[in-house]
Amino acid sequence: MRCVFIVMTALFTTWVANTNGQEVFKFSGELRMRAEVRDNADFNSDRLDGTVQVFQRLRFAAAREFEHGLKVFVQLQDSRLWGEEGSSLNALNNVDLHQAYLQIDKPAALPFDIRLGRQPLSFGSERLLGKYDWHNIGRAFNALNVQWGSAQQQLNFWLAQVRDHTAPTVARNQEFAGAYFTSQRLLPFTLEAYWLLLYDARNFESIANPATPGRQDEPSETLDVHTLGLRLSRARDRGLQFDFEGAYQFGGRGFQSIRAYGLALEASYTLASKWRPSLRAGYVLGSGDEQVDDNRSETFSNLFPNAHGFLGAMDYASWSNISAPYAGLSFVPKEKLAFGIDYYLLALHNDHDAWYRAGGFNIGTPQEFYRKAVAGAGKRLGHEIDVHLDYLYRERLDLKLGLSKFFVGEFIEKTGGLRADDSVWGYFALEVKF
Ligand SMILES: [Ca+2]
Ligand SMILES: [Ca+2]
Repeated sequence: MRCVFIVMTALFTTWVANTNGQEVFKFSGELRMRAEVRDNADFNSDRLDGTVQVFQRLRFAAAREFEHGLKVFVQLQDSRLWGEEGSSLNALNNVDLHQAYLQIDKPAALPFDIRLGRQPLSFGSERLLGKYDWHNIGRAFNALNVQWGSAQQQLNFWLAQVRDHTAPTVARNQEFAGAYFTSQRLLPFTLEAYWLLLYDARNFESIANPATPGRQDEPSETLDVHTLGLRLSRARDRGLQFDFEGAYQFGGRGFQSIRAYGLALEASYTLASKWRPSLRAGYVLGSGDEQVDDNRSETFSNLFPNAHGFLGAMDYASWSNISAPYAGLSFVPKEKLAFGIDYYLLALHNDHDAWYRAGGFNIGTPQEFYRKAVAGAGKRLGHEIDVHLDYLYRERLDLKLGLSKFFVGEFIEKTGGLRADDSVWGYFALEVKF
């Protein structure tokens, strides 16, 4: 008790002392609950697989800025599924360090800033590298991130350690490095160019089971995939907007050489009139593999994406082996209210590859795809309709609602045995940032 009193007194004294200067802690938090209902994710009505789940996430952060451009940011996170505790008297040991980094601005008067520690890496469209905030945990990297430039034009360079084989439960290393250039010198246009490198030391010599740890690291077994990309976008409140992105991948995957590409094109038009109606249309192409057992890997990988909602809110497709046109219409009747409807037509790019989950093709484990392609089963996966609504209630409480239906297409019908049925999904989320 005495100990607690001393700590409290010390904290209070520090706080009072600091309110006189600029060196104060800044606290921030976020509490989010999302109920999700999903039925027929297996596309078979004979097998019951409906779920109702509530995901809860709490984030609490403290930031402190010192003189001479030194900053510290720490964010704790508790992420849980309601009922995961198994009992009303049980506790989960799941509070984790989501972020913890220090930032040094212009060290030794050099023209760059350094951010070191656990941090999110998020760039551009987030199709290849994003926070993935929808996820109940969200992505964070242990990384060194260096940034040159100004608010108008920057170059980021980072090195991140995703897996370290010296940790008790991890076999083989995985490293992720990249350089990302962003320029807004020609507003309203934004130009981005990037190079990303993913290295994984696991054994990719065997296509069937690449995740299996092999013998010693052999360059002939490992994965190294380089991604070169360009993005040009024009963002405005009204009028014509567009977003064009193209990426090419090369490198090695065991004995295979990688040759893959992805394209994402979108144009939208927003009227300045009442309700601000906005119509958008786009097309996404991610290359697939023509022949699985040859010495070339042509499946485009979406690396570490914000893997939600790019190809439908139900997340039944990714940027890997896909060819998908889509369109959407949205309205903003008031500042605090927005709603819309989207349509996606999903098809495989190549019918010799596989149907990949929203996370896409990364290391080749069975968890990454729904179904392998089957000769003669066609390419059409199906189509999806999403409706969504977002309302900011009482300044701080964000209410989000969505309903979706996926209509199965030829591929699912021909690979599903006797049954192929549609799938439905919906969610209701409450989010407070404080
Ligand atoms: Ca079912
Ligand atoms: Ca191939």
